[in-house]
Amino acid sequence: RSDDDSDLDLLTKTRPKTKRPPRYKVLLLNDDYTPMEFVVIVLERFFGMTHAQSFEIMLTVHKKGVAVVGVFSHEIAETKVAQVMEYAQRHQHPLQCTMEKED
Ligand code: TYC
Repeated sequence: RSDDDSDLDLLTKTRPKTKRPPRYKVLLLNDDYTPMEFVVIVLERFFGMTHAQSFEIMLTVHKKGVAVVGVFSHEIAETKVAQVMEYAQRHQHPLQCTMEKED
């Protein structure tokens, strides 16, 4: 194998793939009972959004049924989902938060 061939590998599909870790979308789902202000607080508290950003995303979920509220590594996404679900249950709201692998 010549040096030129290994140079070519770096530019073609024979290049050894360095796999980036998959990212996960965290989704917030609409329901008929969770108060709007509670959802805004959740987005501020667990996703570091400003009040204005939180209000905007909350309205998107309310109108469209679902929205992506962040994209994270598997571990961070799992933690966010667990935090939101625990907080919602503690306050007896049926708010649902899930995650799915990014395409
Ligand atoms: N639909 C709820 C209401 O009218 C508000 C809401 C928004 C609930 C977003 C959940 O993820 C949600 N009170």
